[in-house]
Amino acid sequence: MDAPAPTAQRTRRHAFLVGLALPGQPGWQVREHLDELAALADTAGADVVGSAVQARPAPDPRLYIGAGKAAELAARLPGLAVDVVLFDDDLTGTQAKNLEDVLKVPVIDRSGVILEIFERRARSREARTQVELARLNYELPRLARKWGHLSRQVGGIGVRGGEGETQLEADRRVLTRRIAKLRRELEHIDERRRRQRRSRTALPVVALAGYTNAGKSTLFNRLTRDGTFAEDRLFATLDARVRRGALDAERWPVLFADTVGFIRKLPHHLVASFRSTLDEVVEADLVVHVIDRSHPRWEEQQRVAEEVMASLGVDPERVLVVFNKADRLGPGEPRQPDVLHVSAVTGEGLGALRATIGERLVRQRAAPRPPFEALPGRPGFA
Ligand SMILES: Nc1nc2c(ncn2[C@@H]2O[C@H](COP(=O)(O)OP(=O)(O)OP(=O)(O)O)[C@@H](O)[C@H]2O)c(=O)[nH]1
Ligand SMILES: [Mg+2]
Repeated sequence: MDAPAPTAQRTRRHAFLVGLALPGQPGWQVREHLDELAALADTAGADVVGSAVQARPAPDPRLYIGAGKAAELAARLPGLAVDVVLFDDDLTGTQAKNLEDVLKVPVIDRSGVILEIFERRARSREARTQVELARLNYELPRLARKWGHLSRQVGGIGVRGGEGETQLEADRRVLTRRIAKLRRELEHIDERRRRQRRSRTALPVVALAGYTNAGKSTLFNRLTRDGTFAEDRLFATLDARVRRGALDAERWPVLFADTVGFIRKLPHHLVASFRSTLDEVVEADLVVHVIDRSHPRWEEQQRVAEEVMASLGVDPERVLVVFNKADRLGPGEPRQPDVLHVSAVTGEGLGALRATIGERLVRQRAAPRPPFEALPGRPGFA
């Protein structure tokens, strides 16, 4: 086999994945989480060249993995031309610093990878502000590590530890000030969004929410005939998008909102920063929880999405669960009779979905059905 190309000749980084198997955690689950980390790495622009799992009673406070395992990895990484090592759980600043010392390559934890993806994806000013805020909140407790590197580099020319402290304090002040500024900016954006929501026509809002890659944007396109960006990548959508659609041939108009996807171990800074985007879900009259029923771990994804929605304060009574990607289910696979099965790709089940949304809205009295004549005959509403 050819030797791997050196970093300078590659456009994508080589990533090596590391996960822990804690007591009571089945092997398949650790694998599955690493598979998801691999998908995240791919989306963040890295090719996975290898992975390792270590069984431990608990993460090591100094190195996350054991010292022996770390030494073994350090010996293995150069042969794979690894540029970065990704850890499936969040690392403390100390763990990350110690790991970088041993492994001699940058180390990024799961939150860091998700942040990188969000940074690549953020387009609107709102999304960019939200991501930057999340990044700074993420970096703040890790500043000591950065300065640690710097002080080691310049240590040989007589910089004393005391000056390092001063620099650290100064960096912290700069970050804290910037965080405060971004928070104020987001408050303004928030206020504008709230005004927009208030000034919208009194149409009911149906938000599509769920695990990343479940098919929310594809379904949104189907329901609104819009060309929203849908892609087989994690976190294709970062901005909540709101567009008119109709519930039946008689043109019962509603607003559909497409939202950012959820993922397990979603960094809480990100959730907090995306609060104004996620408010679209919280304030919707109805939340359609889109589940990729063809995914081998759909039940876990459903649970994660439910947990995130609960933490946002979404009322479970206002949630309609929908199994998407029904076209991928084998003919022999049993279907749950009480759950709507749809396919955003083939269009299967969409009529039933529209009808059910309408029934739920009426039942919740969010949308007393307007007389047909009163509705504007807008084109493209069928
Ligand atoms: N086979 C099949 N594929 C689907 C279906 N719905 C969506 N997909 C595919 O699933 C992938 C993800 O779809 P998106 O609509 O981008 O998913 P999303 O939930 O918006 O994802 P994020 O914005 O990343 O959270 C795309 O490749 C879609 O073509 C479906 O019903 N059947
Ligand atoms: Mg999307």
